[in-house]
Amino acid sequence: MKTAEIMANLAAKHPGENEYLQAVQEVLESIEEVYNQHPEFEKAKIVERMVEPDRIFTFRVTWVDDKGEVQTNLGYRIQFNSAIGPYKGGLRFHKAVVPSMLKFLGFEQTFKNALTTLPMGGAKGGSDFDPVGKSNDEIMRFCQAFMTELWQCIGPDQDIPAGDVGVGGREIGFLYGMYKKLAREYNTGVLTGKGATWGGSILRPEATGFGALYFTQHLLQTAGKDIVGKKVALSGFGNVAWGAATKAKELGAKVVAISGPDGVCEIPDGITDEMIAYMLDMRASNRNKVEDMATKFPEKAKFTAGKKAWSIPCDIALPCAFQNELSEDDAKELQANGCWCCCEVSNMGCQPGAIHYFQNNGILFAPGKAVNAGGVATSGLEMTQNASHISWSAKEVDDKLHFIMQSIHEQCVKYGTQPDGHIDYVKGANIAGFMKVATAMLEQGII
Ligand code: 2IT
Repeated sequence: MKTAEIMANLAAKHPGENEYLQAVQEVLESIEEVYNQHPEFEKAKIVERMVEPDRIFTFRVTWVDDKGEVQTNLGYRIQFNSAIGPYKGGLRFHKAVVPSMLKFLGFEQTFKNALTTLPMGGAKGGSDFDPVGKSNDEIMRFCQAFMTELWQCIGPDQDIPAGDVGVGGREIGFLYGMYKKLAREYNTGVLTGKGATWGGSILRPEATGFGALYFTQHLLQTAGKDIVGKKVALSGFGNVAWGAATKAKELGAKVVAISGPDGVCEIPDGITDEMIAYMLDMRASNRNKVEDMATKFPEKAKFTAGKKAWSIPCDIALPCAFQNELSEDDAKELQANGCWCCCEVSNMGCQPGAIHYFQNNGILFAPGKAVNAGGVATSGLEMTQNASHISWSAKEVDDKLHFIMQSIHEQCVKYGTQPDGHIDYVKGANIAGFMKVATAMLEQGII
């Protein structure tokens, strides 16, 4: 494989799309060796085809805010790869959304979905709509306007969106309501992350965070370590961070820091159930300020403006917020403060320099596409329930999620164990996902 040539070609076709190019570069570096052992992949130009999205929809979304002013945003759906199943992936509403971000996320999603053991292709979508400071009515009107375009691109057997940053249960509700009205089709399987009474999987809201902690447990166990009593620092207070904090506490770890765009809250005695529940209010308020935690619990949490969670001493770092949120300098600070494990929960949460630093300095590291795959895996379980018109109990879903996370960990070990015995989880996840998608593409001919 000519990685440099493929990357140069991609950069020429997608100028300035740095996040997308970063995600592709990481995967190509990991798979090069394996790829070169399969001339049939080279002949069918698997990599050249795999790095480009199948198709991209771009649309204008116009809506009216509470002041009666007309607002226009851009909406997107990127259907990246359908080799192993219908397009599947979340919708992100965030002011920084641009095609590069959604291409990187769609590309990552393809490999992640392949790891889940379920038949799902990769997609991503969203809008540059900024939910910060918006009222409930504004969120509803925006979701409805967004769906007036999106509905034609999706369907329960074609493309099944879900939530991501800025899109949770409330937004999925508004989106689903509008989809039904426009499509006159009442198949619940068109979106996942729905409410539990109208086709949603019990445990989907928790699944990304729970799955991340199950994966972390397997990783620690394999390294001969235990999570009980360990200090955990995490970023974010959305759905994913909430699920991670809940399960970390349940497993006996101590969550000593959570952070947001405004700074960090240090919680020396560990997060309490009350504080975890308050994370949900913080997300629903659309204020996007972690300082609110310290205002609400002044005895327990101390807020420092402008600092990240990575400045607080911990054993385990869990980035749960946004891509590239953990830099090489952060990695160094973490290690200097005693951190010895980082499980990336956000998509591409660590910058390449941070990953290399972790790997070269004996810090256990696992990438987002393995660690956070429990979210989309539980979406896959939701699709199964919807297709068979049944509902599983929380225990059934949790058992299946646990099994899937264990299987993802096993795939990482299988493909990532190096000649000296150490496990490279980045290589493991990338090669395992790649082999599945590449083999399916090969078997389906040149399309
Ligand atoms: O990044 C992700 O895996 C998600 N946002 C979840 C996607 C899904 O379809 O559940």
